[in-house]
Amino acid sequence: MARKKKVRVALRKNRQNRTRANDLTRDFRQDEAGTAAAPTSDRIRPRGELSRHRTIIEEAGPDGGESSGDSSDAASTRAVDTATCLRGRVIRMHGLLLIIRGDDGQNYPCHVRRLLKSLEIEGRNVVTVGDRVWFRPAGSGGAEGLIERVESREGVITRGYRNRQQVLAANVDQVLIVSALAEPGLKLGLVDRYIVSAEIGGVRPIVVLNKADLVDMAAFQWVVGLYTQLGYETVVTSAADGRGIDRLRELVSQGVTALSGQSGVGKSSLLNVVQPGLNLKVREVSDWTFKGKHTTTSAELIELEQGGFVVDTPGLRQFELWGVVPGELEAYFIEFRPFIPHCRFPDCSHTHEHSCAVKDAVYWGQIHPGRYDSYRKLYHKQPLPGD
Ligand SMILES: Nc1nc2c(ncn2[C@@H]2O[C@H](COP(=O)(O)OP(=O)(O)OP(=O)(O)O)[C@@H](O)[C@H]2O)c(=O)[nH]1
Ligand SMILES: [Mg+2]
Ligand SMILES: [Zn+2]
Repeated sequence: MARKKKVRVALRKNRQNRTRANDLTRDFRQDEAGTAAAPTSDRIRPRGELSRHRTIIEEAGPDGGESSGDSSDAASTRAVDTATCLRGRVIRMHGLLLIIRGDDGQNYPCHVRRLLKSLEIEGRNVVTVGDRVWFRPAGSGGAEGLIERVESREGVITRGYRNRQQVLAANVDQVLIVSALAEPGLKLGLVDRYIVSAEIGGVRPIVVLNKADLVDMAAFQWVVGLYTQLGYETVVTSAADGRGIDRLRELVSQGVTALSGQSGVGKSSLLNVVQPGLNLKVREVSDWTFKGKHTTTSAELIELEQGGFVVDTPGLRQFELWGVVPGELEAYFIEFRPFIPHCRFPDCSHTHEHSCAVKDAVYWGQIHPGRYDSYRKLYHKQPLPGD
């Protein structure tokens, strides 16, 4: 449990009209794509109006529960006035404007505090979809609230993007790694990479093999066997004929579930069948060769009727593993683990060494050659099919 300490903080006289030169929000509403050009010098609230003080509760100490190891710590240890702030979860982002689902079930459009925003500009994802936040709701007449604090994260979905780590979704319990058995065809290297990414992010991977209506499943039964044996639940689905949908519905009815996978594999289609009426945008024609923009363009947390949240993330064309050095990769191939201590060299990379127990296990059929192949390609940072 977090230790609490009492601190005296300045109370802002913050019920006055804001003094911004322009209305950022209105601009963003009209031009969500234009956020990159947003003025960054504009101060959300004027300084110099601190007067009264009051006592608030702040989490303190190294055992304050900040275990995520990501850079949101600075934001998550911020003090919050619990008398005037509410708790909630980021469900959607429109540039700098975030939609928060308060614990009271209401939606609140909010901005990020300037201080938090500046951390973001330094290359950190201070606030993202799924984050649990404290926010100060808008006063009467005011349009937007203000996010005051971001809690530390548990499970994260990330991607490397323009040489930075981008956290697509936070506090995710499990991820449906969706592949299509046809159109565009199964790429096991990609499945393995998503599994590694889930293991790194602390999210339970579930393998979903979609578009089963387009193939003869007899040819793919070994794939189901492979991942099931590794301990990863594997579900064969079809958004077209409905198979596997009951199981998916059960899986997503608890906690937060992200969907990842290449563009066009049917993530949005599956969600639309899991909950009819969701009306997520789906590609009009089955044109899986289409290399243009993704149909789903930003992550969004969707609350399901039967409980649970899902995050329909955009298909990741530039998906790369982030923050894993080759030497650590072995830890995320769970079936390698029992063999690793038997390698001759303690720093064995399992790629070229003699007396490598992992390679022996591949030879003797205890490790699937396809999985070993994925390991080697990831180790050498070679492109995998589907890039
Ligand atoms: N035959 C068949 N077609 C499917 C199935 N699931 C999805 N599709 C089709 O595949 C195409 C792509 O589906 P989407 O749901 O848009 O794919 P997505 O994974 O959400 O793609 P992005 O949003 O771009 O990442 C659409 O034309 C769907 O109708 C399925 O189970 N069987
Ligand atoms: Mg989609
Ligand atoms: Zn080895």
